[in-house]
Amino acid sequence: MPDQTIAPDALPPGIAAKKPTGVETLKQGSEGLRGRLAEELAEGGVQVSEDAYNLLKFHGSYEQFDRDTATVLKQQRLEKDYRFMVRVRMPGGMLTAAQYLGLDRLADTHGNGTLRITTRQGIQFHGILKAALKPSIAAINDTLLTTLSACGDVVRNIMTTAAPHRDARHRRLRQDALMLSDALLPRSRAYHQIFLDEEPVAGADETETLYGPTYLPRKFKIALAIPEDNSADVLANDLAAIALFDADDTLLGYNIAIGGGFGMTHNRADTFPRLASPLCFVAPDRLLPIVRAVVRLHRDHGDRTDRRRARLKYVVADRGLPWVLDTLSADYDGPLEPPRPMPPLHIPEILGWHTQGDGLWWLGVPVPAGRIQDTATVTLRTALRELAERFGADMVMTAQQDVLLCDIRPEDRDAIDMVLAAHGVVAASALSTFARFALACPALPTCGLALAEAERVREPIVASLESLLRRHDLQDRRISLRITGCPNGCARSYSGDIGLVGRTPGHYAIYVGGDFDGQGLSFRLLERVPQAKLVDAFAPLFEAWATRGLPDEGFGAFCTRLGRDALLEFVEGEESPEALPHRSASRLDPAKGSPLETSP
Ligand code: SRM
Ligand code: SF4
Repeated sequence: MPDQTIAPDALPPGIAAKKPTGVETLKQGSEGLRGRLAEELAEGGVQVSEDAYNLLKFHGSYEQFDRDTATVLKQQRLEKDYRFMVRVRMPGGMLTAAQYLGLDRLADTHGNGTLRITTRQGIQFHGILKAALKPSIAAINDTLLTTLSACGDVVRNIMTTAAPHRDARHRRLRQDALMLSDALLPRSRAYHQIFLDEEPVAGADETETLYGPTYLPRKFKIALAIPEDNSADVLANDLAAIALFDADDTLLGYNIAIGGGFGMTHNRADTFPRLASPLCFVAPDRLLPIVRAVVRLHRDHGDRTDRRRARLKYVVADRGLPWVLDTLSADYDGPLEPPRPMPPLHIPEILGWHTQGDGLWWLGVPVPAGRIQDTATVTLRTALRELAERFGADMVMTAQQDVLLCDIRPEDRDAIDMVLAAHGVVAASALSTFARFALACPALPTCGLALAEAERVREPIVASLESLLRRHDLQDRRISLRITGCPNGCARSYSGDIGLVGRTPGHYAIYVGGDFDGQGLSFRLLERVPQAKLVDAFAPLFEAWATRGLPDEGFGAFCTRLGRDALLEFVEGEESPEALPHRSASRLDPAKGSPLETSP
């Protein structure tokens, strides 16, 4: 099938008659994502139109406003403080020291003085004014990085294992992540012309051979991993590729799983988090062809009438895997071999000092909620700048929102530790496992969708739950916490051991039952718990885990084994009435994704 064909049965049965969303019409008429963006950026003012807002995403930026000041400004009849978030696309989270230093400078010249490591190994700037948007994006390109396709209805930043082991396996993953990233970029030159002043070339072929004129119905996410390192949390992606090697480190091929994704809307039962389902095994040279075929499947069958249900996961859930396999077989050029058995996925410890295998070392530095900044007590941003300048340390951003400093000579280790200590940076070894693996999305004040705080309450929530765990000496068991300000799941709140999901200001739904290694989906235990009562909810749960958990049983697995009703028996005795769960809350639904088949 040629790449550009839009299949006539693009919509699942029952919704074929609905109209495509306005974003679809916008994309279609945008002349390759141009619209009036260039004119609007030149016009001055602090805001952009709705059309420009939607097109800007494809170029890596979101218009936001400072939600902290919005109410006061409104009372004073003043305009909101509009700012832009800019996201850097950097496959596998890799940056040279020079690139990092370029981004660090930009945080001061145009940003809010911080760099924010994202859960997809990217870096975001917040607080950019409209007038500074074009120079900021140009400055990022000056470092040979891009923001193109960091957001929007296209394939997003490609993730892979962060650990900079200098062996054949990790080298291959990095190469394939870079190869996919390049191959899946849109062909429109709009970005280069709008932000980098590239002159249009007469007759240039900008045909979107993969995406077509309306691009994808929604974002599309890809991550690569090996079973022994799932730090990229592959099953949360639209497409997961898990590399299988033989004993000699020769790549046998990839197990492909599709249809993962976490966004959901409270009170809309037809939206739900889902783990990717095993699809097939492909030989090494068939990775790009299968990825393209799955992207086309999304392009042609995703629901373009409802953006909340437009992700590939709903195609897979609604139509079922047999239909998916049939449809793909008609498009993909070659046989679809069943997925091969593989060991269970595992998330290793990558913070602290590790040997790379080439005589050099890497140091994983914890970055709370991924926010690289200087505070009154910890000058992490200054420390990282100094390390990049003095030691030329290349960096890798991790899906756990931390940074790895790479290629360190053994003789430099002490000096590096001293720099970090002098800046008050807490070493990974001084943190509990629980604190090391706690994630939080940005939420307030920048995210327009936040219903509650996340990044700004991470520290007190981690401290209070950690002290509960300490009562039972559980703080160093492998247990993960993920906090998000709304149900979209940006910090992957539905696959760790514990998810706290913003419900209303100061209130969180509690999810449990996922697992540390990203192979399980959690279920909602409590619907709306005030932040101050989280401790009351978790105290009996941790006590039950300590006293009734099986040897080496993770907290998520323990919760899944006992089930929601039994867990509620522990909690309810301690609950305040306002924290009582809605009994109708959903359980884990097997239709919503299952872990990959694994062999022991
Ligand atoms: Fe996300 C929307 C931040 C990873 C699911 N996400 C947003 C926006 C852009 C809010 C908006 O649409 O206005 C957030 C910007 C906040 C801010 O102030 O910066 C935002 N998402 C983030 C980041 C920065 C969170 C973080 O703590 O690092 C992550 C950026 C990753 C990157 O570099 O590309 C981020 N977002 C994720 C993930 C995790 C992942 O991909 O591994 C998910 C869950 C997986 C998935 O895609 O389903 C995720 N973000 C969403 C959704 C739900 C989409 C859906 O299918 O319904 C939205 C809402 C939307 O797109 O409409 C969203
Ligand atoms: Fe915003 Fe919600 Fe994503 Fe948090 S989870 S960054 S609140 S969209």
